[in-house]
Formats: sequence, structure tokens, C-alpha cells
Amino acid sequence: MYPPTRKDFVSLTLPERDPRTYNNGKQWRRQSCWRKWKQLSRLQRSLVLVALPLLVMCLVLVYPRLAGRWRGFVDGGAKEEPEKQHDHGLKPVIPGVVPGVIPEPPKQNIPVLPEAPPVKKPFPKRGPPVLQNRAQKRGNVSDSQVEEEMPVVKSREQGDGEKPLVSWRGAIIEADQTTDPQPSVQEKVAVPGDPAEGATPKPVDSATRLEAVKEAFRHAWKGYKQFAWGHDELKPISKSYGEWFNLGLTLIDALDTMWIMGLKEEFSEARAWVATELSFSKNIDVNLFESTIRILGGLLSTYHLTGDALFLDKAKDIGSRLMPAFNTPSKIPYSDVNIGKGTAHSPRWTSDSTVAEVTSIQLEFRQLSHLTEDPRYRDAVDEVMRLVHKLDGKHDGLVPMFINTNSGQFTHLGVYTLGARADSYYEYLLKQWVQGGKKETELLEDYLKSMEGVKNNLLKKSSPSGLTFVGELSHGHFSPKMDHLVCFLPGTLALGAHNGLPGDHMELAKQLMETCYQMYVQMETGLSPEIVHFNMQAGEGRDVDVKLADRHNLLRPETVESLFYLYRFTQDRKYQDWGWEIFKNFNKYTRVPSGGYTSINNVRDTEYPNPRDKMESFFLGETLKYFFLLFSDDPELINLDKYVFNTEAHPLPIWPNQPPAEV
Ligand code: DMJ
Repeated sequence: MYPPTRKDFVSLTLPERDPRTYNNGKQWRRQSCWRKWKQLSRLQRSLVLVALPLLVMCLVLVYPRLAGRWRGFVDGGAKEEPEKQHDHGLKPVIPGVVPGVIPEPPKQNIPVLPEAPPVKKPFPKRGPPVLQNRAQKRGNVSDSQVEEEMPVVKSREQGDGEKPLVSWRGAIIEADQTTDPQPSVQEKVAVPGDPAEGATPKPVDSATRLEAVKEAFRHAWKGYKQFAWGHDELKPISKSYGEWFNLGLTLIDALDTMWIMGLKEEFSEARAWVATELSFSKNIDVNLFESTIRILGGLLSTYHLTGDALFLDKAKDIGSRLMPAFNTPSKIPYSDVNIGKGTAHSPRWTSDSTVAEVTSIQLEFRQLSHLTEDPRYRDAVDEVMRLVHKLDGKHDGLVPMFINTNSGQFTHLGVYTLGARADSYYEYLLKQWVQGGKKETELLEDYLKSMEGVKNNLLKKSSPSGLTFVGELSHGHFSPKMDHLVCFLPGTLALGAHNGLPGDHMELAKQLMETCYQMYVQMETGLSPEIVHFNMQAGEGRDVDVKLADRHNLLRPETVESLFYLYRFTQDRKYQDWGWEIFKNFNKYTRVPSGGYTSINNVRDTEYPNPRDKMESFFLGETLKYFFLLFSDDPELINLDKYVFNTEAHPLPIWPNQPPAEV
């Protein structure tokens, strides 16, 4: 019982206001401020008087930096140190913005580049680049956008010509902060068969090309070994490393490449690291897809190539630690797993997973079951395929990019792409069918249907050269945008045709191969950008347009991968020659003298390709491996009737081939 005096209400006392000024808020606030000021002690007032001017000065000093960052953000371009994003990873979905499509800035009256050279032009002469982070020179514009001025800002103490602060795509960095002194002109990389300026190139034989790829690997390895040993990625410009999962990603991704190239010394030092240093017993979150294709895939393929049980043990360890990802209401796995704690979750802002991610882990987990005779791995990933097979929301066999881990339904319906977030779904339909001995008819049906969907909805021709390309569909609207990632498709189509699928798949593979090659040839550096837009207006401009934000090259493998398949199946040497051109340009524009190769920001600028200071693990895991296989004339070097490559270029046996005896 409450005491009788207790009042069951809350009393609220409102501050009194002068009735004369009650309706005049500004004046009332001014008087109130003044009263508060008067109530301060003398010491407090003096402190405020000293602090205020200091605050104003600070604001004035940092304003350009903030403004620069903001410009970089709205430009959609690279940030100072972009957050690690995997190709299929989820980013928050902004209302009104189609996922994966960077909104274009408003069009302006702009100068246009001079008429593009014809598609089959001779290779342009390219000057030596400077591999330093520095301001962009003007004049290298997208066909439809003005190059943003890259102001060179000077610090207060600096006079002209002294250590400038450089604004780089909106980020401000000390020119020499992360970059050790570089030669003013990049060291001339001696590539066999690279002619002197003006001279006609001499044909280069396969042995020379193979040796050049091995040399490139050794050069990359040298940088990794010296500056990033045991870490995830080399940062070759700053001679340091970056972590993503903290699991020696580059080293694991590169194991089978070294084996295939016969780099015994490098392989055995890497093996020793795996044996003594690699531990998965760590309280870390890893992305299920990325760790499956790179780590589990890399360990399994190395086991199959070498027969060394160490790699199988490690594969079992990581495989079982990834299994909590499948504990969801729908059985569609979460994107992230803590391999130490055995917990899994979606990204913070959504309960969706990416379709490509949940449907491109099957080759690896199925193989793990095959080896261990433990069906849990295979059951989990086969269930995902069964669920996706039955789902509504597909368009002519094409899948949306997101799927919900609670409901098991597709989300964000209406956007269809063969690029990021959907790409390897299509690749793994075919490859699982191949892996399983061509028996699983649902997989084949879905693959064939989706390729019809591509032809009906996404395939168009560019103008003026009539290049066949794969665009995107967004809520019924066709966009002529094609990611470099889509260049896996010629190889996959060719693999299907080799396995008895319709002959027109091979025809399409050849056409798309030409297009992917042109995405390199038509750039000033001879290296493809991340994304291109094709011109579809008859009689207008050039075939390929590149937006400002899309000019980077991350040393990706897809085109080289497809060249390898096309060469294997057709024996047409032009594919080797195309690959050789691309290889030489990687050497010319991305090779860092002190060791390693770097992603670059601008494939349209031969003088300042603008290094990003990162060598992705797939450069050693995939790109250099596919170069090596492309230049090899030995069909037994990873026989495509015995092995199927996972999406990270790790070859896994086609069943019912038995695993090798342990050595
Ligand atoms: C690799 O991790 C894989 O090839 C993946 O399928 C796509 N992205 C990168 C290479 O570009």
C-alpha cells in the first residue's frame, strides 16, 4: 500500500520565459545565452575566449581536406583506403540506387576524346609509367565525363617544389608518406620479345613466354616474401602488407600455382609455413565464400596435385570451421563465420546473402565430402542448390543478386547481371555438373536455361564495331554496362561446348572473347578497366566508354582465364598472342621494381597509372597461373577432362577419379 501522501504523477517545471518575448524565439535565445555567459566565472570565460579562435583556425586548416574527401565520395571514386570488399560482398543498399550500379553524375557539356582508333588497330605505343601515387594529369577523359581536376595542395611550411601534399581522387596523402623513393621513370622491364620503340615485334616461342611468366611469379613472390610474408596481401609500393582474414591468403592461394610452374624452392618454403605457422584456431570473422574459394579450394587442389596429407588436414580443419555458416532458418548460409568461436552471421545491415556467394562454394565442399567420406559438407551445399533451383523470382533463368537467410527467398528482385554478385552462380552450375560426372540434370537444366536467358535479355552488339557484349537488366531497363568479371563467361561457355553442350555456345564464347580482349586493347595502357559501358548508338563515337570511377585494374584474371580455355579447345594461337600482349602490359604498368605487382587506378593514363598499392591474392592464385597454362602447349598440364577449376583457379578432380595415395 502506498502511503497516503504519495503523489502518483510527475511534476514538470517549464523554464520561465519573459512573456514579452515568448513569441520571439531568437531574441529569447540571445538573452538566455547572454545570461549563461554572465554566469560563467572569469576563468571559464577566458578559457572560452582562447579556445574559440583556435577552433576557427583548425576548421579553416582542415576544410580543404574535408572538401576533398567529400568530392571523392560523391565522385564515387576510390577512397583514401577503401574498405576491403570482395567481389560479391554485400554493401548497404541505398533506396533508389540499384545495387552494383554507381549513379552517374549529371552530364555536362564536355570535350570529347578524339575519334577512337579502329577496333583492330595496331598496338599503340605506350610510354613508361611512373609508379607513384600522384596527381592525375588532365586530358584523359571518359567519353562522357569531364576529368576532375586533381589539385596539388601545398602544406603551410612548403614552398614551391617542396614535398607537396597530393590530392588523389579526393584523398589527401603525403606524396612520400607511403611510397619509398621510386625511380622517376619506371625501370624498363625486359620482356622477351618486347621490341625496341618502333621495331616490329618478333614472334616469341612458348618456352620464352613460360619462362617470362615464371619470372613474373618470382618477382611477385620476392615482394611478398620480403614485405608481407605470412600476411594476406602485399602492399608493394609501401613495402608493407594488408590483412583481411589474417590467414596468409596470398601464400595459400599461390601454393598450387608454384607447383604447376615447377617452382620447387618457393613451394617448399611456403609448405613449411603452412606446416608450422598456419592456424585456423583464431577468433576472427571470415567471409564464407572468399575463404572457401581461396583457402579451402587452394588447400584441396594442392593436396590433389602433391598428394601431401598436410594440405588435406588443413582443408578439413578450415572446412569444418566454416560449417556454422549453414545454421540458418532457411539453410541459405550466412556470409560471415567466426572460425574460432564457431558462430556465423550476416553483415550488420542486412540478413541477405549474395547469390553468387552461396552458390559458388559447392565444388569445394562437395570435394571435401568426397575425400573425407563425411557427407555433411556436401549435404549442406547441395541443399542450397536445391533451394535455389526451386525459387521464384528468376527471369528467364537469370537470378537476382540477393537471397535472404531467414526466408530463403530472393530479394531486390528485378536486377539481372552476369557480373558481381551473380557471376559464379552460372559458372558453378556447369562446373558442378562436370565435377559430378555429368549426371546431375537439374544443374545442367538450370545452366542451359540461364544461357538462353543471357542470349534473350543481356546480349547486344556495340557500335560502330559490332562487338558482342553482355549488359545488365534493371527493372526492365537494359544497361550496356559490363564488368570485367563477366569475362569468365567465354571460358565457361567453351568448357560447356567441350563437354557436349550446343555448338553455338562455342561461337558465342569466341565473340565474347574478342570483346574482352578489346576491353584491354582499347585502353591506353592495354589493360582493361573494372567496368566498361558499350556504345549502342549507331554511327556515334567509339565502342567502349569508361566512367571515371571505373578506370581501375585490380590485376584480375577473368580474361586470361577465358583465353586459356579458348586456346586449349581451339588451338588457335591468336589467343596465346592476345594473352602475351596483356602479359607485357601488366609488366609495363603494374610491376613494382622492388618486388610485386600493384593494382592501378587509371588504365587510361600511360604516364601515371596511379598505383593502388595492393597485390590481390588472386594475381598469384589465378592470373599468373592462367597465363602459364595459356602459354603451355601441354594438354596434360591440368587436363580439362580430369580436372575442373574452381572460381579461384584451383583445379579439383572430376569424379570418379580417386584421390592420390598419400605420400
Ligand atoms: C576471384 O576471387 C574469383 O575469381 C572470383 O570468382 C571473382 N573475383 C576474383 C577475381 O577477379
